[in-house]
Amino acid sequence: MRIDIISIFPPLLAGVFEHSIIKRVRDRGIVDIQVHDLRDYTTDRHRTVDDYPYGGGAGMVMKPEPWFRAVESLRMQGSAGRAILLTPQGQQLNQRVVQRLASEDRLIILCGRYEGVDERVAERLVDEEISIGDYVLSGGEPAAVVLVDAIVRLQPGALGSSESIVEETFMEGLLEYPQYTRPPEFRGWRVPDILLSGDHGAVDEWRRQRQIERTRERRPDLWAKLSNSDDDVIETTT
Ligand code: 6GU
Repeated sequence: MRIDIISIFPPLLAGVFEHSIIKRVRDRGIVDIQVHDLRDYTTDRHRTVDDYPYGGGAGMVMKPEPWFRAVESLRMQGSAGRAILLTPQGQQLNQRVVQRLASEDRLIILCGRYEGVDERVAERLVDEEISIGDYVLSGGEPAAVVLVDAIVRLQPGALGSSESIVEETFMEGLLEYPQYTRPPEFRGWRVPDILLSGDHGAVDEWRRQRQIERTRERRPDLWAKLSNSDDDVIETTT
């Protein structure tokens, strides 16, 4: 998979993809991540990327021309890919969206700044707009890191066998069960006895119950979705 990211702050993105799973996946050639400076696609002496908003108001708006030049020029190398504008106005990211994007052969990610991007970019250039949640970031760069991380770890061969993605949070709509490691007692706080019992059936049952309990308490929204689905997670518990 190839991922191009266009930003006015490439240094914000440069180092983050050089560690951990993302680094391993890049080194193995599973994904090719390239960061581009939007200003390289301007044509004026000052490398201008923004201008005053028509109709007035505070803040600046990102001009359309550099975005169109950047995306159109990147599209001349390789497949068209799917262009995504990161903006608080977008569809909210979730694991289903991540899975869908993870199966594309190429993504071109546009990091907007919070004050806004000329609407013609959203309407005429990109394929979709994505937000990572209901809070305000000063620019799309941190959102690009989130999106790329979530996508890259789903690439075939990205995770070692010990990092299986099959029984993961949100995949089946339940939160994870609590995890413990050694020591069995720390400052007087003991690991639940059942986890030390060696009874795998009892451990599985205990973990399932903790998943259900947590999801009900912490994420009633997720729990309601499950209760309305025909999944059998609930049937054994209610
Ligand atoms: Cl994608 N961009 C900005 N600027 N703020 C956000 C966001 C994106 N997602 C949540 N907040």
